[in-house]
Amino acid sequence: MSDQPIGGGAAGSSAERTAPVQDVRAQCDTAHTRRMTPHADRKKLLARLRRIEGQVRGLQRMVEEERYCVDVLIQVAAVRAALDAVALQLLEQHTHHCVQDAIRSGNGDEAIDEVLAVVKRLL
Ligand SMILES: [Cu+2]
Repeated sequence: MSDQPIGGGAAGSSAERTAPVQDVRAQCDTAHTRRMTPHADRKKLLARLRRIEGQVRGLQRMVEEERYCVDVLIQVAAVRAALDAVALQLLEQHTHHCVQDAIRSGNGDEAIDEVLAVVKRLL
């Protein structure tokens, strides 16, 4: 099941929303041969992801320490916002490079459909 294509068929079903990590890794690799655009600022993406990792560990600590529910929920919201920022950064880079390249080489419709399908999942 971790091998499902992105953007094909029933986009946005609850099963897809809980897709495994491998699915996320494959955002720009739907054909299993494509890779992230070399123009992506991977340093910045990785820095953000490491910070989020720390935030999630902080959440675990808060639960272990039985911190007040609303304080934990506020931290959950912060992690979600941080993940959204990662998604937006990658989406921007993907659109400027992968999608633009596809349009220039005559495959724009496919690339646009793919990016819109993933945007629907992000909403
Ligand atoms: Cu891309």
